Amino acid sequence: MRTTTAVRSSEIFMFDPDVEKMPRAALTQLQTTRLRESLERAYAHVPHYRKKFEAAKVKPADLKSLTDIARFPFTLKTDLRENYPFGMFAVPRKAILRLHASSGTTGKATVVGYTKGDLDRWADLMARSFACAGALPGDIIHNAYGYGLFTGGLGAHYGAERLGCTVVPVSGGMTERQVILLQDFKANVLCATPSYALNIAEVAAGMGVDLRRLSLRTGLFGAEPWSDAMRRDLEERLGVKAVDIYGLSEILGPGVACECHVKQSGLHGWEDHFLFEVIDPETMQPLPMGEAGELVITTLTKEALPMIRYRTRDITRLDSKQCDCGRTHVRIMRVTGRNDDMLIIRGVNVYPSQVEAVLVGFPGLAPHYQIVLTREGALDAMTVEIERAPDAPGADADHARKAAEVTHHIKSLIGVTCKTVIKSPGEVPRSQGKAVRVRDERKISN
Ligand code: DLL
Repeated sequence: MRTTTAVRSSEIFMFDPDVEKMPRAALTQLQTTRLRESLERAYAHVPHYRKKFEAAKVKPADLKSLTDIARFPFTLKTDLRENYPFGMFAVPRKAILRLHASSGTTGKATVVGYTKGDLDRWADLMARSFACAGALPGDIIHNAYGYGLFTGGLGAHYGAERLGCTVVPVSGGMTERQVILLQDFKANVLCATPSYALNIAEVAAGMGVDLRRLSLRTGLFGAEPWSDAMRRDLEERLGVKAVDIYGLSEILGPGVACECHVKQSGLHGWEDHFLFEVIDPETMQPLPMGEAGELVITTLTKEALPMIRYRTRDITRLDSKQCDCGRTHVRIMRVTGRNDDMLIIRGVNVYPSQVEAVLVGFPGLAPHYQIVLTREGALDAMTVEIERAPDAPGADADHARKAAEVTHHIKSLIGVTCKTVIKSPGEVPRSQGKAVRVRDERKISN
């Protein structure tokens, strides 16, 4: 991919308008060529794909247009696990320069690998995402995504360097030190999960540091679902424009899609490198543009680990309307959650991020919450634990009144009946990376 530094109005972008503003017809043509190559790479070099394609009676040459992708089989996380650790790689192990892995809650880790070319394109796409979010060459980027097997830290790191920024590779944890570094190094961009950014803001306030008065301008937040209410809260506490970034290890890591700072409404999915589909998770049929369902991604340029129709489990919808920023790439609207995170409470489907949207900004409450699941007889029950704001009254009667208000709002806005427990400041566990939003006590309470 060619990247140019072009001066536009008062801003310098690492921005290639030839790619990011590519007309739809040209983008479709590019995707079709690259998709066929990706299918060929998978079929020729990964026995798992060859077997799956043969079982589905399709060959890469059957792909004449993008919609033909629907004839090809899906890939699931279990396929990666069954081929653990390196069985899905399409290149010899010696051509792999980097491994990452996600631990997962059950079973073996999923392992992903990158060739030199993959790492290069990843850095390009992360640099593109940073620029899209409003970062500029020369900025100081405080990178609080975890470094290690998680893709967040190193993914953001190399992208920031590629854009020509100064990176502070601080990783997650030791939050007081993070506040001191933000103050002393005068970072312009904060990279963190939204829940950890909130933790940093809270610790800063406790230290008497007003983050809004420092040099921060942009927050690049992702790796977990979050709500627009949380966006407003973080913008207020940190004095930044909070921008959503999306990605997953199996496809790349961070940098698959990113919001632009112009609109902050939906994440531009980089279609020169990925094909995005949304399917109905029940019927597994592709859904028309704009309908909500499960996001399915096919990599177009990955060498080490081509992913064909990877079922992300993430629930979203696509929007093909051109954005005000001029980018033509499709927008992935905010990911509300994963279909395996969906809770079914007395017949009502609910995602933790919907509950968050009700809780954050609620007068007298702090945005620290957890959802606790228990069993009452044959039925699942949901309790929301949320802290009161440090300056809100803490008597039992105040808590009871506030709890009733929250329960009422959740019922009227989401339709689910829950209990609410108001906790004292500091009682809900703080996040160091991806927040644990749900505590499942159903087995214990059974
Ligand atoms: O979380 C990659 C990443 C790092 C993205 C830093 C953004 C920033 P995984 O650990 O493999 O990779 O987890 C991927 O996290 O399938 C979603 O369920 C969730 N996720 C990632 N970004 C978002 C987001 C990294 N912006 C899984 N909104 C994905 C909602 C997100 N969920």
